[in-house]
Amino acid sequence: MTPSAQQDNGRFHEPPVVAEICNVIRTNDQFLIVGHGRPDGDCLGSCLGLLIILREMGKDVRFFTPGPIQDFFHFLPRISETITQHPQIRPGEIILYVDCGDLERVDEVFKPEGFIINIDHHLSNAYFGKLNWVDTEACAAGELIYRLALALEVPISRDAATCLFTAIMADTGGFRFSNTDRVTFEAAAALVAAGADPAAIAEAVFESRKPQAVKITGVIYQTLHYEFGGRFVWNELRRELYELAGGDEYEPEGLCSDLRGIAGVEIAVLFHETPEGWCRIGFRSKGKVNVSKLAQMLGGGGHHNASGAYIKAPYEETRDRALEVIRQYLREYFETPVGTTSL
Ligand SMILES: [Mn+2]
Repeated sequence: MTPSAQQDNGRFHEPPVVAEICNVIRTNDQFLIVGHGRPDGDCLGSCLGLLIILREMGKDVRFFTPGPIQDFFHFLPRISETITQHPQIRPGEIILYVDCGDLERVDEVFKPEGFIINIDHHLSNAYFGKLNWVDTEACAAGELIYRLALALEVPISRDAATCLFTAIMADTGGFRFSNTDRVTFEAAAALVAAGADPAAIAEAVFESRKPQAVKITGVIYQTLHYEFGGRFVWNELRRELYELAGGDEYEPEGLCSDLRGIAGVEIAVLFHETPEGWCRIGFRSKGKVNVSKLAQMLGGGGHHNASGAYIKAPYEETRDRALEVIRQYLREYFETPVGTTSL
């Protein structure tokens, strides 16, 4: 648990930047919330939760992500108001990036001028804002928005609670990942008290797989590549596989995380061939294997146990280069003498 999240009599001792962010929120009227491309449950839940909280304070708020937004997220309150086209910044509008490690995580084109606030929990955060609240111990951006609401001393409505609970549930893999701690459950309990329905949200997020996505999953599971005695597993989603199932919209959600769940596997990597023929990589690890570092070596970023990279270069040679980087890293990592790590 982060020192900034230490609680005393139900209050968090937040870093000074949180009071500055509260002050900017209280003294301004127009806000644009920005979430990253290919938004996940934490991105959408934290951004929409913040939108609802600010609306309830009487603010004029918009939410932009370039998308695409997976169908199963349409249960989220206010999701229909999401803007997916580049918005014009209004004079005096405050720009709130949430769950974005860097500006490029949104897309390559959107680089707004203005007062930027950066609220995030990625290890690789680039501190690109005028105000930066980066708490890498927070399990989800949704936890930070919950704590922001406490700092603002505003009530959390049922709709906001639904969004923030979804964010936390998604980024902790249903309260299972190593980022899950006491604060996670305290936030979750408070959000349930505010009206979030855990079973309904879990069903919407984890039990809404499309048959086409399951078909892709089946092929991936049957053709896994194991290396380092089963400690490293990888596979790839080539264009043919997407086309077999009907296109990119059926990308299996959480597949890379599920590969990490194989006994003996410490690192799972999933390569995707994009429609342009480029390479997107998902990394998941158990324990001490630092996939944030690996992703950064390949131009991406993320968390200690979950990260990604998007490399705009021809797929096959990029995959091969990435595999060499990963193997070299694992050779060094796995050969570290016992006693210097807790393996
Ligand atoms: Mn997140």
